[in-house]
Amino acid sequence: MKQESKTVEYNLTASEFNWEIKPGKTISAWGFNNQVPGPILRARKGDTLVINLVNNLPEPTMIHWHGIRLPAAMDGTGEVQRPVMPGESFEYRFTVPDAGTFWYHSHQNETIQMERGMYGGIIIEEESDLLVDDEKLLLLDDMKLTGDNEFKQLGPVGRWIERHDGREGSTNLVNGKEEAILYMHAGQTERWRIINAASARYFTLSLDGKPFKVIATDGNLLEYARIETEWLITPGERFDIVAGPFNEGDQFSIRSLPYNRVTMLTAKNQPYARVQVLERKESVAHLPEKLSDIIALAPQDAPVTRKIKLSVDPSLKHIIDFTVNHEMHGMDKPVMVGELQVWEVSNTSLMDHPFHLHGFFFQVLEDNGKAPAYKAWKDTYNLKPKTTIKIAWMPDNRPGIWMYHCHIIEHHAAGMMANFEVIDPADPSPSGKGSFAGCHS
Ligand SMILES: [Cu+2]
Repeated sequence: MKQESKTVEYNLTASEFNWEIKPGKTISAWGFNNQVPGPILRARKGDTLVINLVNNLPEPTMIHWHGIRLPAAMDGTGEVQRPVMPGESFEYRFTVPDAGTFWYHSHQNETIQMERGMYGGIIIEEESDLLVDDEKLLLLDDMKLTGDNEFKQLGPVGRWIERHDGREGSTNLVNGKEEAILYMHAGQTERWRIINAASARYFTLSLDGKPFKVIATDGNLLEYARIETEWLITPGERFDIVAGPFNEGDQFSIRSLPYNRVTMLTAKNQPYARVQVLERKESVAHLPEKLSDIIALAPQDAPVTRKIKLSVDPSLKHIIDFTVNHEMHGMDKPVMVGELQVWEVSNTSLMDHPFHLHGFFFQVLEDNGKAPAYKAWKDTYNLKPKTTIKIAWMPDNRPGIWMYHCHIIEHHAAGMMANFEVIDPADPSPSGKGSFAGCHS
């Protein structure tokens, strides 16, 4: 029986608080509702989410709802809303049209606010033939702390290096906890919704070599599950996997295998959490052979409508600049509602960058001239050095100012981003700054 859509309300209060990441190790975190990560927001496909944000931080903030196809005015960027000042509140209100795994995070002074813990998961559910025995949401992060468990502050050279490499730390967190232990029952199968909330850390998932099934990318089910033993999850990406069944007494790590994204940092094998398998329980899990239908938006040879270059350019002021089409924090050309977009996105630099498009899902038609191995909907996709991808996406009727950027937060802050407008030809009045929607109080 189909359930009626409803309105689901949450209050999120942003503040500074003490957070114990493991016994004896407490940090002064910034986050939502005194927890890292913030509370999981749950709704059903078609529901309206209403989130009342109260800002009790000493500085302005706002929230971006990563992956959700919401109206531009609710996207939580500086182009569509005034930052929520200390002591103010703001109501976000939008319908959630897609089921899947999404997340929310600060989109203001992110190199500080996200690093300190301002993120959380969103689960949108729907009726499905896919049955699992249990579910886990795993938000991955790393923090760079001093021996006194304070967020490490850097001098000018350190800051310059961090702007280049992105900030990586050695305190590895799963759901805000270091050295976490997770439990599941033998014989059972679980859906793990995995979100990489780190500023810059590339996470190559390994369960100590145990195979798992990848079933969803950036919140959208694949057509067919893929059996894997390692899987790269770059900042901003989400992958849902099916884990198990395992044997009673099994113990294994959730770890990240080394990935060289070509920076000054050394790629390492890093444990994040342990899994302990408890006594056997009956399973009701059922994974259909076909999970979804993904209809191709465009053929592989579709003509390119726009070229975008992600570059690291020489700079008099900073030695190097992080740019889009050789511009920092630029404004790209508009797109029209209903006109298929085929974008060629090139990474001309010698390091990796995860490309994120706000508010719309795209399909990768080509990665360095080759069709991808499987069809998928994505909103974040990693570009290795000197590679070019071709993506297709459709601007549906949600006019306003949108954004794309590198999801290494330090590169985004340094300028590797651009805004662009989606224009409704029936109402081509300019939108953007000066026409902020929503209500401050
Ligand atoms: Cu980047």
